[in-house]
Amino acid sequence: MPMINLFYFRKSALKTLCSTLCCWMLINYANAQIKEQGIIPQPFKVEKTKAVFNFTPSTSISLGEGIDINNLIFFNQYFQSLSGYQLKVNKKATINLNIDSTKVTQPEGYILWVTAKQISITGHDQAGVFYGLQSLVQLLHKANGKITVQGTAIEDHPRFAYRGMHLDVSRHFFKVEAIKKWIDLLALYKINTFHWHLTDDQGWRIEIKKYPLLQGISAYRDETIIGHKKDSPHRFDGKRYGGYYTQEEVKAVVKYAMERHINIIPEIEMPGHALAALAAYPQLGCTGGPYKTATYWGIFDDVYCAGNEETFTFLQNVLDEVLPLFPSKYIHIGGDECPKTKWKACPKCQQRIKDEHLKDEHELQSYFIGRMEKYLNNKGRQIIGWDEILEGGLAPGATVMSWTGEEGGIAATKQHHNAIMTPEKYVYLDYYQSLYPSEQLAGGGYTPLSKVYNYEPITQELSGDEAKYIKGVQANAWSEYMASPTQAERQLFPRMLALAEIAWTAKENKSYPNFLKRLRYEQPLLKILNINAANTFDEITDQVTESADRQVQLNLMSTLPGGQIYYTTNSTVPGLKSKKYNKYIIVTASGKIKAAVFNGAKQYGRVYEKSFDVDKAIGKNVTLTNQPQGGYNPGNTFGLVNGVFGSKLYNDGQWYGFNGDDLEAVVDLGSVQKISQLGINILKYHWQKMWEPQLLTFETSADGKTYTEVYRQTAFNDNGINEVRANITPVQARYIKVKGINKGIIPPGEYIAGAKAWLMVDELIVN
Ligand code: TNX
Repeated sequence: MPMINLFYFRKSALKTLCSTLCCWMLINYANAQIKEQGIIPQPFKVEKTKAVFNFTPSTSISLGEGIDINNLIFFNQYFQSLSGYQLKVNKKATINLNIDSTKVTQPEGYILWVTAKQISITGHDQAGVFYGLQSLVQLLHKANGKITVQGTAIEDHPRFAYRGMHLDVSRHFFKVEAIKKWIDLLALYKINTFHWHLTDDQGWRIEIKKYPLLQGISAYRDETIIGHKKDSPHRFDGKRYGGYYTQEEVKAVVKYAMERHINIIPEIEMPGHALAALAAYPQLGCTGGPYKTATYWGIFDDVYCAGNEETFTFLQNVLDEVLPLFPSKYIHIGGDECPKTKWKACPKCQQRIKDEHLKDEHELQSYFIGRMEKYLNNKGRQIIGWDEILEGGLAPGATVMSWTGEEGGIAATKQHHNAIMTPEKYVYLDYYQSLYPSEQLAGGGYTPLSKVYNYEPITQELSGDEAKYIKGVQANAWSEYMASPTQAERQLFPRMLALAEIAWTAKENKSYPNFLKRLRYEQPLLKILNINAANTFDEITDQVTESADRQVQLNLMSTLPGGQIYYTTNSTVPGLKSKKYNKYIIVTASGKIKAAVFNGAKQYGRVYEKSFDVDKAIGKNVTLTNQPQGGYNPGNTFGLVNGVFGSKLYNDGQWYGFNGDDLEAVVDLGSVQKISQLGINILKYHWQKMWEPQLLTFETSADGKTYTEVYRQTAFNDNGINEVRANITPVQARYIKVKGINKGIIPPGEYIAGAKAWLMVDELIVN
């Protein structure tokens, strides 16, 4: 690859460069505060010089052959907000934009060169020039009313061709203005794909002229659930909610995005998540309805009927109107979370299974997707679907969007299909970013900034050849708990910037501490752009581990520069006179630990707190007959006896979850002791498939062979945490056995009936 001189440096120099990069660019926005500045996502190669380029109102810009004027318009928007004036086009200018694909060989790549006299941006293509300008925006420095850029040489190109952000506008509707602001931000951080989730159970958001009831009925719901879906009974606000984009608006948004080198992939969900459409056209469902646009979140049994020809006619007609609006080669057709309950009982679906010689309802789903794929292929488009489209066989040219984990994506590449990685565990931005109780309501889960940042899309399971089918990475913004753009921004920023860096930055150039530095420098720009970004990422986080001598060890961490943590163990508010945290805290008594991080005398962020309950079982040996599953502690038992109770958000890593299986745990106290109380916490959230056990028993034993039942319970009345505390006639015992019989299959009439119930427990208590 041809390189400009400045880039002939050794690897070690590159390293030093990366770590010093952020210490040199100075920025001073309107608030007259001097701030350093770096680029997010981190470019491929960067070098600084001592030169300084000064902007004046007569500074002009020249557009090389074929350079789109939009590049300039976009840059000038930012530039004017900083300087009060715009750059004019002039053939003999000091800022030169050019396209040269021989000089810059990588698609979307660019070289940005700033000397005292000149700024030059050479792009491989139009997008490359555009991205060079985005980097320049982040380098602009304002001091004493003057705009400058420090001398620099950047050579840059993306790691992945697909750099996606998704936004769900069904659960909550975002107006065109909000979408445009969103697109500007994607562009600034070099994200090139906007996955627009336009239809779902709670609202249909795109105008389809042939089906006016999609606008009249499907775009609206009677009311919206208040609070979290797991709360029971559900409460509603009683207010009609909805809206949709007209085709004219969609066209304008697509054009706006294209000018910013963003491709919009529309998603029209099928065969599941279809309730809003069924509300208007009930004949497309298996039972014929009546149906109502959903007023709460989740998965619904009523889906498009796969045996009814009219379903396909409807969807094809819908796509016939969608395709002309979106030039995207890829069209997303959903495919996720489609319960098969109604298909099993539907004569038309069963007939289709027979006629098409399908094995079961999973193959029927595959038939559905395959048929729609064929339709779209004939129109020159390719399909993308969520990883469930692998069930019952993948449609021939489909790209898999791997969300339930990375397995779907890996499976697709093994079949030589393209895949996009978007695993919920790492890149779902509707999940909590912090475990502090005052955090804004979110979907569940826990994807802090560091976890998003450290996600690596090319996992070890992918051999060199298969890795090339991973086209890129995407983060998702499901909007159940993002009712307004302000709330959405609090969820998406700064984690979206971490996504941008996963997608763009070369793996070897990634460094979380360095990213955080640049992110801190980015704060003034985020403010100028009027983004409600969370800036809590330097707050204290923790880890509860087992010390070498099996005690409970609390480890506190903060990434605050110069941060020192102080803590108390008596529930008082920590200050500079409290105990200084050093390495770790060994917890030996019940109580609440509070901690705060300070830089000098200045406290940063919220006060951390954690309660411990120290009893006879702490740190003792636990044996489990069945292993917990999923994200709920498979392969370890210490969390059951670490003195920390799982919270109502069940995202803190404390809960042990058994999917359809029973709980059977034995605690070995190490010696025979007098026992008078046994306890356990059980999580009951039927709206999350978490069910209380049919039966819970405690047994005790002195020798580990003969057990005597000392307690049993069959009713667990509270939605949420049920604290079982059994005061028993004192016995002498060494072993405690606790058994919980799983509810098994979720009964008819309940949420996700027919699925396996989760039995969720935490902390075995012995006193
Ligand atoms: C799963 S991700 C869904 C969405 C929800 C989301 C909430 C996917 C393909 N389906 O319908 O909004 O979980 O996190």
